[in-house]
Amino acid sequence: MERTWWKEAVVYQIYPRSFNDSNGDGIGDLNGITEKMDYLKKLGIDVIWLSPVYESPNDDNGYDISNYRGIMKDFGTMEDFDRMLAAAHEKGIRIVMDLVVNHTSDEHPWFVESRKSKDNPYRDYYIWREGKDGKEPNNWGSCFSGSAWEYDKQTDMYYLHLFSRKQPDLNWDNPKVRDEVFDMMDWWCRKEIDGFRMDVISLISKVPELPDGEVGKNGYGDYGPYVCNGPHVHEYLQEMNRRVLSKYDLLTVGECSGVTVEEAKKYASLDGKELNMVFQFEHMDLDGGESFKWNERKIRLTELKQVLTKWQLSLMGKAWNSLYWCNHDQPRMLSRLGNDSPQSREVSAKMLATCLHMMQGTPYVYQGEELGMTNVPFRTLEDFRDIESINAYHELVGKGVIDGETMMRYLRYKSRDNARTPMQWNDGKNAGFTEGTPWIMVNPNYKEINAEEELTREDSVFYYYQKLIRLRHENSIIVYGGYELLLPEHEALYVYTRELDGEKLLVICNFSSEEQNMELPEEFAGKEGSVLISNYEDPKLEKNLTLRAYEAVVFRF
Ligand code: TEU
Ligand code: CA
Repeated sequence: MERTWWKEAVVYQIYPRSFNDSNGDGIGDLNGITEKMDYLKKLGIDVIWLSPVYESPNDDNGYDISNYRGIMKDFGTMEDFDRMLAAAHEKGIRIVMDLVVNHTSDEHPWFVESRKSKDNPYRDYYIWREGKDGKEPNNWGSCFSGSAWEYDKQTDMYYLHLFSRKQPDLNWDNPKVRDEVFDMMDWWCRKEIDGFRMDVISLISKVPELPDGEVGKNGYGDYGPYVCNGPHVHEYLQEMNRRVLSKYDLLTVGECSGVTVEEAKKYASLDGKELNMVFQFEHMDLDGGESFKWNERKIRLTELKQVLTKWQLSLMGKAWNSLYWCNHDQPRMLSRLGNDSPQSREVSAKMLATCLHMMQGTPYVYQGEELGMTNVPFRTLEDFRDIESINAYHELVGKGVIDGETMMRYLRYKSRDNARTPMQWNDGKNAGFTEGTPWIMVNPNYKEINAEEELTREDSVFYYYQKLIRLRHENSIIVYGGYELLLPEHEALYVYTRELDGEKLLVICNFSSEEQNMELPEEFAGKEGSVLISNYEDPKLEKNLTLRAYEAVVFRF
């Protein structure tokens, strides 16, 4: 397999609003990121993926863009951006920009024009349809509740918005839209940014008939089958690749909801015609249910192993994986799949990290994950800021699908805001995030969980991540080795091997709080092995292995 820097890199995601506030307005900003560049360098990451920093009315925290070539005032200026980029580059850290081009803000000049009249030159930049018998053109529900269609009086037609009504979908079938997007991307590349994380890029090509979808518990039809991996998506990405991506040395990752391994082999094929890699959602959807993500189900380890193993094996030698437990759209994995109680938090955070970082693919660390940050004890609905959470509460409780108290528990467990509370820098005021009033509450556990404390202590989660990142840089077996799952039926242990040029790693992770026994696999019996990393002090390589609560150990043979 061809060796490239983005296969060997570890990416760190920054959600700028919640990272570090430099001017006391309660909102994280670009200068705040620049201030923390040494911290990131210390962690050892290679790349920063920056969630959107473009001009935006902030209906969806920057994922609704009104100017692709300007910086959001809350975050600073273009000069601040340039300084941050230079500071990163000086330290050998690359910057990957979020690219949100399935939709714009409704305040983007293109949409302002588009809605003016049916013959406006920008009309076909978006997806307009006539109503059907005085109702929406079809039954699709928006990802953020309500219909996916908004009626616009001015021309007596509806526009499509898969997300909020302030996020109208662009019409990628219009070549002018593609020209505009590619020009804009090229403009950022000429500023020497290092790649793109492409927001819901799997949704850009819709089945033209826009047929009704299967109706779910919220009363709306599912658009999934008609927009995920749609008819022209690969064509458009190949065009993007020819016209922009191939001219630069970039990391490209497509956020691909609804992607299957078969589709991923096209998006992220090693032949380099489209993107480097995709974010798949199958492991995140394992605790979904009738009312979508809103429930308290736990992910079953056997199912998790089956899904992740399928991705590891199917893409091997054909396409490239991304690896993630956390991002700004997901609750903290430590509270979801690990154990965030005081006695188990650190050991289980390290176990989860080991399990992910020893796999093949490019790992992503989400801000605070490297500290073992947890879900948040939100008190009432007023504590939430996320449009998805707030709308879902009103829709599901309003329609009587879920009662209010239960929905609050679901929000506490699954809301995206769990990932969006301020980064916990120290045990001072507002966790050191801001001198002012933070835009969203600080997790009260910042007195115990914060960067300053962890940096003083060798056995912290921070230094464990640092070591995992270093090991990946030093051992090509972790990047390029083959993968094999052992004990697929085991309910508590995730065991797999990696192999390259006659060397082998045996990765064992105990996902439970109970001791687990396991016989050393035959092939390793009597062999000389050493410990590459472990979250306990003295793991022993024996014929009969005992794994303590949340123990993770990697043996090298
Ligand atoms: O998320 C897209 C996505 O797939 C959502 O369905 C996601 O799973 C959702 O947040 C469910 O909880 C991207 C961005 O990452 C997200 O922050 C944006 O809100 C969304 O697109 C719209 O731009
Ligand atoms: Ca600020």
